[in-house]
Amino acid sequence: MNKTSLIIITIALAIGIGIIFLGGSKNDTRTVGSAQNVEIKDGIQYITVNAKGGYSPKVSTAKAGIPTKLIVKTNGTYDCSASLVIRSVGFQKILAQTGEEIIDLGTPQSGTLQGLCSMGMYNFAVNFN
Ligand SMILES: [Cu+2]
Repeated sequence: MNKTSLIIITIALAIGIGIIFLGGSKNDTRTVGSAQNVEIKDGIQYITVNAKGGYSPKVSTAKAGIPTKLIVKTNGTYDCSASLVIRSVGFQKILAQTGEEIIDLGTPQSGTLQGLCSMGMYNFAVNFN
């Protein structure tokens, strides 16, 4: 076994352990409904999604046809949910470990927007109706 593969295995193990720690406890308290994380202010719709050990809420419901911004909040997020990809708007970024990322979604048509971590393990969806 060469040095590179040892390093890769070590990193993979560290990430795995981190996910178990950060992801495990939060799953139970995750909100299923999403009325509280969507608000319209001055004609702009804001959808808030928390990123830490996955995304919550996992499914949000919002209105189509309104200028919309997605706010992704991190708070001591050391797992890969900070590495966010939203393909439909061409967004891909490693977010700050703690902070707020505001992503302009334009004026969404009805349909579903998908967010993913870059490894594809965590996801969330916003249904626009
Ligand atoms: Cu991931």
